[in-house]
This record gives sequence, C-alpha cells and structure tokens, in this order.
Amino acid sequence: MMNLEIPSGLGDMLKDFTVAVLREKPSNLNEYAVEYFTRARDISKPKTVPMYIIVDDDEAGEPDLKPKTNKNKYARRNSVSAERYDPEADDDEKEKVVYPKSTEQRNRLKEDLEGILIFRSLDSDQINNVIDAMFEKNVTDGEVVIKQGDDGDNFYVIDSGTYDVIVDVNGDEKKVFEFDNKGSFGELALMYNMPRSATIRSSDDGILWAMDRSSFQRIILKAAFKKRKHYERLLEHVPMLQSIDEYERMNLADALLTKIFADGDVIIRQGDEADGMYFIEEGSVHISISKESGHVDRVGSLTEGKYFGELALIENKPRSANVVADGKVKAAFLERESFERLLGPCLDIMKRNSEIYKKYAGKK
Ligand code: 1OR
Repeated sequence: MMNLEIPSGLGDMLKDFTVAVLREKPSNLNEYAVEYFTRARDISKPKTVPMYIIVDDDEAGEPDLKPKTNKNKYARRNSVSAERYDPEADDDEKEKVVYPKSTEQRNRLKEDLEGILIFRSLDSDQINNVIDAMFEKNVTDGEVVIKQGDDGDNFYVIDSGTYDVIVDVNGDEKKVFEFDNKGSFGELALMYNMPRSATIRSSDDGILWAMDRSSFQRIILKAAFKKRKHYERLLEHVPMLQSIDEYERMNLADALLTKIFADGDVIIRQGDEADGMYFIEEGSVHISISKESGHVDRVGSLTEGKYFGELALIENKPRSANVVADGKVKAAFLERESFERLLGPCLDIMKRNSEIYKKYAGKK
C-alpha cells in the first residue's frame, strides 16, 4: 500500500503559494510557480520580519543585484524584477535623470538631505546628482507609499509628514516605527534586490522626494553598500551591539565616519566636552587619567573591536579620561546626535560597563 504520510510543511507551503497566486494574479501560472518555488528554496530560515543582509563572502565589497538562484545565505530576492546591475558599466554611461527645480525646492531638498545617514558615504558631486535626480511627490493621509512584498521602485526622502512603518507578522499588522517629518526609507529593496520589507503608510498629508531605482543604483548604491558592509562586519563583533536589531545596525553602519590617528595623537582629552564615541577598527589606544597633582595614571588599553568615548555621552559629563593612539589607529566615529538616535537600546548595557570605568577612576 502507498504510504500517505504528509511531509511536514507541505500544507503551509501550498497555502502560502495559493495566497501568493491570489495576491499577485500571475498571467502564467507555470512560470510563476517556477519562480515562486525557486525563491522559496533560497529563503533559508524565515524570520518574523523579512529583513536580510545579503552577503556572500566571496563577493565582499560589491553590490550584486543579479538574480540568484541558490546558495545564498538569506536570499529573498525577487528574480522576476531583478535588473542586472553592473558596477563596472560606469555611472556616467547610464542616463542621468534630471528634474529641474526652483531655488526654493533645491534649498528645501538640501535641508531635507541633511542628517540622512545613507548619504554619509557620498561626496559633494554625488550629492548634487542626488538633488538633480529627485522629484517631488505629494502624499495624502492614509496613502500607502510602499507595500510590503512589492518590488522596489523608488527611494524616498521625507520633506514633511508622518509615516508609519508596518510589518506583516503572520497576518497581523505591526507598527514598528514612525517617521516624523524627517528621514528616508525604501533603500533596502533597492540595495539588496529583495521585495519591500515593510509597508510605509502616511498618517498625514505630506511631501516626499523620490528617486527612481536606476538613479539610486547609479548614484548611491555602490558607495553606500561598501560602507554598510564594511561597518556591519565591525559592529557585528561589538558585544554591546548584540541587542540592537539588524536594521538599526545598518543605520549605525551608515552613520559612522572613519578617522585615522597617528601614534601619540590624543583622540580624547580629559575634561573636554563630548562630541561622540569611537569604535576601534585597527590598532590600539591607551587610556590615562590626569590627576590634580599633575600625575598621569595609565589605566588600561583597548584594541580592535572595542569602543570608547561613550561614557561622557551617557552621563552627559565632560570626558573622564584621555585616550591616546598607540601606533596608527583607524577608528569609526559616531557623532553625539546619531548616538542618541541610534543607540538608545544599548544604553543599559553601556551604563553597566561604565561602572567599571568608575572603579578605575577611583570614584568607587
Ligand atoms: P524597503 O525598500 O524594504 C520598506 O521598503 C522600507 O521600510 C525599508 O526599505 C526601510 O527603508 C524601511 N524601522 C524603520 N524603517 C524600516 C524598518 C524599521 N524596517 C524597514 N524599514 N525597523 C525594522 C523592523 C524590522 C524598526 C527598527 C527599530
């Protein structure tokens, strides 16, 4: 007799497929099924939230928007829409899209772009290209600007309005974030060539600046991608940052600025106002405390992967110690403003660690 045992997961698989068909209404069911199940095979362990960094170790450093069919770690690429992106076919060859703007619009846009982390990796020419390529889009209250699961079309920068970020968790809508009159969204689908990871719905009338997919790829992608990948690797190994989510880590990677110091450079001077904190990328530093007697006590040293300079930010106090480069040091700097915005979730951990410093300083 035939064994009719139903493999585990079959029911869900067929149900998901049916839902996808009903939702997407493909014109050719066979073709759609091939694509659908190819994609399904590539998705390793689905998380509650579809957000993946797609990094193949052998491809480090280059954005790759070619559709993949196998062996990816967390692929969730949509091979239907995937355009080939070839970083070598260089920027200028692709057609530049220029939307003429009034002086008022240009100024407003420039202001809106300030503080957008993904632009940190761009030089001033590239920023001008961004300004040229963006077009204004009016949004009404309740409008769905991005729908989870769709293919990526535009990248958006907020001029005004409030926008909810909503993620579908097993059929339930969950609001995970709210943009309030500033910020940007829609970069993930364009950067990693995957479907939209969340729905963005306005909760007020507003104005957005939009940039189409190919302009995004031409101007922003390469630089931003490299930087993200580079810093994500560094940040992955920082224990304090284990508690932040993947998306926050990406933003953090965008926010960092590289600084190089020579042997003996004073990176932080005791008593100064704090402007930010550092993660050591290469090299080591030593930490010392200047006593009133004029004596300088060495209290420790830190190497690659460690961080410093967070204490004054947490406690809102002047710098409590000197930090000096021991040989050449490469460090990633996080400004105070980004620190406050992005590292809220780690504050407790950092506070706990700060008790250790106090012991060194002899306060406890
Ligand atoms: P996209 O192209 O996937 C949806 O289209 C956009 O929502 C996505 O790019 C991101 O720009 C944005 N917080 C804020 N914005 C988000 C988040 C998010 N996820 C995606 N987008 N969080 C992550 C939720 C899992 C909350 C972090 C605290």
